[in-house]
Amino acid sequence: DITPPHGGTLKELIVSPERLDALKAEAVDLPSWDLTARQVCDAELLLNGGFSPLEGFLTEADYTAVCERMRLADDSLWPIPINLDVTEAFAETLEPGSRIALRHPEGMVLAIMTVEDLYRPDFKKEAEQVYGAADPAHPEVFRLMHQTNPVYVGGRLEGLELPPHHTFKQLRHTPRELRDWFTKMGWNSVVAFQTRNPMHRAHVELAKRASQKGEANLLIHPVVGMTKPGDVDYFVRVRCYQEVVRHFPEQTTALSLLPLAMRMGGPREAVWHAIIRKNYGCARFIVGRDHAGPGKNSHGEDFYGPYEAQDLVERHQEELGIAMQPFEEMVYVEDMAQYVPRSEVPEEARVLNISGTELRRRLREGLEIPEWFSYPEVITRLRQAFPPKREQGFTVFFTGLSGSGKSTIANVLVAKLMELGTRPVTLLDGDLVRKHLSSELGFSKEHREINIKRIGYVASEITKNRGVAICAPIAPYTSTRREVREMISQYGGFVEVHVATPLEVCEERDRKGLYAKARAGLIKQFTGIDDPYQAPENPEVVVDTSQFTADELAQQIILHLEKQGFIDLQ
Ligand code: PPS
Repeated sequence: DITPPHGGTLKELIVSPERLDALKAEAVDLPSWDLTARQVCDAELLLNGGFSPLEGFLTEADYTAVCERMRLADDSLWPIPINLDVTEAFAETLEPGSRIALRHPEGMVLAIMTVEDLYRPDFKKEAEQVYGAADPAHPEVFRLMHQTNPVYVGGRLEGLELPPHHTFKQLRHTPRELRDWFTKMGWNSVVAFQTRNPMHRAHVELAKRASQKGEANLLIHPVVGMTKPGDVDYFVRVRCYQEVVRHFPEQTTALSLLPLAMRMGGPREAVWHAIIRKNYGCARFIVGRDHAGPGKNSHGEDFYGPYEAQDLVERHQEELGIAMQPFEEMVYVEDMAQYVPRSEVPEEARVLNISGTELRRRLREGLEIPEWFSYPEVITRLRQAFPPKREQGFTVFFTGLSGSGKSTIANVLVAKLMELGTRPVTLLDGDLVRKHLSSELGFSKEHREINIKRIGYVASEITKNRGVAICAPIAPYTSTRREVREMISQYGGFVEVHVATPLEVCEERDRKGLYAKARAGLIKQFTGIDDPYQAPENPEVVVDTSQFTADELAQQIILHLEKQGFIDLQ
């Protein structure tokens, strides 16, 4: 028979059709909470039974027990707190017994919650107890400390509908649907493989061996809810999984997507993952090296030992009721032309490996990725998502005083890039932006910041879509420029050009007559006169128009772009 859910019953919280009409009518007048992306993920697994035996967000008694001893108040094993965090203002409208409509960002009510209690968690303590340290280098601890609302609301849910999904519908299943599928296929024993990364040959070998060893069918069960910040996004990953699944025997392998919000909680997370897979009907669960590891802490050390997750699952094996399939790292042995577990590598044999970072580098540089590492179809998918630099978008961000020559150089640069003709180019000149995007803004610090962030946002969209944005505002504040840099560099290149023409030269030129007016007090808050300009600390390029012509300087920037690999002049 299929493995029973954690606690014995699958706690599906969607109400019967008869109750649904009453709840829909009630929801109209209830206080309404808009769920965050993370809360939507948690709500989905609560409603579909993936979090059985939970029937709602944790009350204080359950929360405290989970943090302290990895158990609910009734002693059943549950390692990760599942909370609805709300603002003080919203909490003030509630009391025990209140009912709340929990809304999806698209507007529909997913569930009605009956408030049992409201409490203010100690985030530091939660971080220490659950994740081992209150270190913000841990992504979940960072989230707790900086992005979590101060009040937790505990209470049961009555579900109206599951969150809608618009992508890969054919690969999404509730625990009930997977259980029914396994029954139909006669798959009593299924081993689940958890992943948040694209799968390459090593993962395929590992999963195949694990299923053979356990004499089980295989469920490839990747997380597509929320994973570690910076991970390959799930659209790309799922296209890779679809390619990879063809390399498994069709009779014994299934692929299904799990809408979980991961916490990167290492050992506790491994126990949680096992419970969830049990609820989805699996009998076995693969736990590898550094399962759900968050990377390095702020002292540069690993948060958890490489096999700590396996140890913790092992210790709770009996109670869990899902068998752990421990697995070592698989490595490629060149002389054998095959993957083997690390401990089985013959002495002095040459082992090959490509880390995630190295893979990214090769994609970015357009370098070869060998066949022994991955499948050509997977690499093609990854190359589509991570084009080499010469196909990525980039932003050239000029900053400097009024009249320093930003616009003049920017115009020459635009012309040169247009002549090259490899990408669409957009000029976001200071004056242009103030006319079309920021006409209501003045020159206070606050307004200048808004102005620059708007430019940054537009440039980041252009960069994301593989075009070129040339920006030329004064942008006098270091912190705003840093924000813009962060916004853009996640999508492509960012080249900051400081047009460092000295103030005296700008003032002497005074093309628009603004310096004279500023000196006369007719214009207030004029940059360089009675308003600050914070010079960039580490710009990619520095130019000075009192020494060179705009043509020469634009050419200098072109050469920098070529050196960086963004353009190809050959
Ligand atoms: S900022 O600080 O980045 O938002 O400024 P920006 O959008 O680039 O706008 C600068 C242009 O506005 C004109 N101008 C002023 N500049 C600075 N300070 C004050 N108070 C001011 N008032 C008007 C000026 O022409 C700037 O144009 P450029 O092309 O830089 O000379």
